[in-house]
Amino acid sequence: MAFKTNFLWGGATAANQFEGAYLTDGKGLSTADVMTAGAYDHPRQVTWKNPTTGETGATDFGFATDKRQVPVGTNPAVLDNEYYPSHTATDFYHHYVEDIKLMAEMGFKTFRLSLNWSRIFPNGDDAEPNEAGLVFYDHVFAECHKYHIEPLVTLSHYETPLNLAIKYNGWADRQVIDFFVKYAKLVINRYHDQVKYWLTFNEINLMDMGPFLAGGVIDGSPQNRAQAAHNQFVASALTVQAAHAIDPKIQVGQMLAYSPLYAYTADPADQLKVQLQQQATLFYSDVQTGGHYPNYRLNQYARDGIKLDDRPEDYDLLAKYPADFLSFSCYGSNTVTTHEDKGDAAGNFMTGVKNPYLETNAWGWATDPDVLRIALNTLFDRYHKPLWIVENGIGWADELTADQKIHDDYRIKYLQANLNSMRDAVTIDGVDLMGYTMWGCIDLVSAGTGEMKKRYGFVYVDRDDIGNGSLKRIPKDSFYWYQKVIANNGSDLSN
Ligand code: BGP
Repeated sequence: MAFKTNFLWGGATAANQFEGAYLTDGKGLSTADVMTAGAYDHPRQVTWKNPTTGETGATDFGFATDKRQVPVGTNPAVLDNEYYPSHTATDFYHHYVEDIKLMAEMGFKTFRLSLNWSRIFPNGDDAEPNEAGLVFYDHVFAECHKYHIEPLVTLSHYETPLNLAIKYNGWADRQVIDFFVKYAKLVINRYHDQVKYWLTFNEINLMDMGPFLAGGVIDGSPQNRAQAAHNQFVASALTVQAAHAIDPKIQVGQMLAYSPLYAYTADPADQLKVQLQQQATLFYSDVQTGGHYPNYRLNQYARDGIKLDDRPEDYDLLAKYPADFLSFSCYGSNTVTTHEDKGDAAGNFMTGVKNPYLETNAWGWATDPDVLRIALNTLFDRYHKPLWIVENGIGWADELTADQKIHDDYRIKYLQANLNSMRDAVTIDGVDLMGYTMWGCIDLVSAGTGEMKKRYGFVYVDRDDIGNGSLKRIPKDSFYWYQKVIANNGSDLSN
C-alpha cells in the first residue's frame, strides 16, 4: 500500500499572514489588521480607540478579565505609532507570480490559501462586492492552474471584517450568518471552475480560546462564544448546501485544530481529564462533520445557563449538510494531568505539561514522531469521512548564511518523522487521507506571536520583526528535500 497517485501534496498559507496590501485596491480593515506583534514572552495586543474621547490603548490578545477584547466604549482601531505585521506580511499580493512558480518547482499538487473576506466585502455587510479584490484572486487561481496546482480555499482564516466586529460583536450575532453566506455564494459561483475544494472556518474550535481571532467576537462571554460557534455551524451547513447546488463536484470541508492528548500518569483521573478535554475539541467536529450536537455539550450549556438563539431548522440543516471531509491542523501532541505542576508546555493555542519523551522548539512546541498516525486514526474512526492534513510544520528562527543559504536540517528531521507517521496511518491502517499541506510553505507572519522570526517555510523571505527587509525569496535546504518527496509520492523520505 502507498499514497494514492492523486494524493494532494502541497503547502498552506492564510491571507492575513501572507498577503499584506492591507488597504490596497479597496480592501477594508479586518480584525487581523489591529493586532500588534508579540513574541514568545509577551502576547500580541489589540489596539483600540474611544470614538468619543479619542483615548487610545492596547489590550493583550486573548480574554480580558471582563471577557471583552477591548474596554467598553472603545473600538479596535489602527493607531499611528504601532507596528502591525499583517499590513505588509510577506507581500504575497505583489509576489504571487513568483511564489506560485516556486510552489510549482517543488511539485505542489495543491496550494491552500485563504480569501481575505474584507478584500471582497470591505465592511462585511456591504451591498456590493469590491470587484478589484475578486480580480486579484482571478489572477492567483489562473497562475495556480498554469502549473496544474489545485487550490484549496479557506473562506475565513482569522480575519473577520473589522466593521462586523464593531457593529455586531462579530459572529455572536445571527445576522453575520447572512453576510457570510452571501460572500461564500458569490465566490463559489465565481470560482467553481477553478476551485473544487473549500474550507469554511479555520480552526473553528478556536472560538473557545480566542473568539476575537476566530470570529471577531469582542465580548467573548461563554454565552457569546457558544452563540458564535452555533452561528458558524449554521453558516457552514448553508455553505455546503449552496456549494453542492452551484456545482456538485465541489467539496466543502471542516477545519479543526487538533492535537492528540496524552495522560501524564496512569491515574484514571488523568484519563478522564484527557477524555473531557478531547470533548471540548471534538464537539466542533461532532457538530460540523458529524451533523449533531452531542449530549455532553448540551448538558454543559444547560448547567452553565447558556441558551442558544436557535431555530428548529438549524438542526435540520446541520444534519443534512455536514462537511464533506474533515481537515485539521496538527503540530504535535499535548500532555495533561490532574497532578501537581509538571512544568508547563506550549502548543498551538493549547497548553499542558511537558512530555519528558519529546523534544521542543524555541517556542516550547513539542515534536512527536507518532502524532499524525494517532490523530488520523482517532478522527477516521470517529467520523469515517475523508481527512486532509492542512497544517503541520515547525517554527524555527532560521539563519541565513553569508552565501545566502538556509540549512534547515531540523525542519527536514521534523517533517521526516511526521510524514513517516502519516504514511503509516495510510499504508498500514488504511485511513482515507486526501492530502497534506505543510503550514507556511513560504515564510509568513506567525498567528500566535505576530513574529517573522518564527519561520515555517520551505522558502525564506527576507523580512524581520520590525518591518525591515527586501522581501526577497530564497529556497531553503528543505525546499529540495520536499521536491524529492513529492516526486516519489512519499515513498522515500530520506535526504
Ligand atoms: C494555526 C493557524 C495558522 C498558523 C499556525 C502556526 O493555529 O491556523 O494560522 O499560524 O497555527 O501557529 P503560529 O503562527 O502561532 O506559530
